Amino acid sequence: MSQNLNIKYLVEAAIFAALAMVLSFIPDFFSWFSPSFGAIPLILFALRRGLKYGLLSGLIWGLLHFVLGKVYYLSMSQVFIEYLLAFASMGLAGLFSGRLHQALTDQHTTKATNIALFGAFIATATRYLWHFLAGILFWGSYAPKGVSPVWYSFTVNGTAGAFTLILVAIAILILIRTQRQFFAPQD
Ligand code: 218
Repeated sequence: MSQNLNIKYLVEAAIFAALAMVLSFIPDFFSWFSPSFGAIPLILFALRRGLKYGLLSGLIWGLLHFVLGKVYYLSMSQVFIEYLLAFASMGLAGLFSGRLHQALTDQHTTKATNIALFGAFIATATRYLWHFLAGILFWGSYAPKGVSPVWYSFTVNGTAGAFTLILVAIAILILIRTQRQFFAPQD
């Protein structure tokens, strides 16, 4: 890859991380049950540019929480899991970018849609698996009386993860019909 293309992809990774961070400022009306709006640009970008740049963009998004004072700190290991591992995991959608590009090039729109949705599912499920784990290990004391930490974390993070996946799926369905070249860039 040429030096210029690498720089272009790095700049895109930073721009999409910044977009994700801006959307993270939408107020969370349903507390920890709220969806992550920033997952939309991040997963779309990972599907566009692949695993390496997707993971980088997710990591930048996570790190921006520190710069902007948006980290909920309980302990070092909790912050490492929830703001580095969890956010970087969003880039896993990039595992499917090659197959997505190919399906779009072959004009297989239904196949392309399924690949993109599956990538979004893997990325969102992995991220919320980290939050689920952190919820059991660190957030158990926030569970209502009589609710076990495991069940509490499952309901909270399962709901947030499902809402997030629905938002991302809607964005994918719209973009693949209206701007398919976004997912199959020429350079
Ligand atoms: C049960 C429970 N409550 C809160 C958290 C913390 N959490 C959940 C989802 C997303 C994020 C990242 C910031 O948006 C955080 C810190 C949890 N894991 N489990």
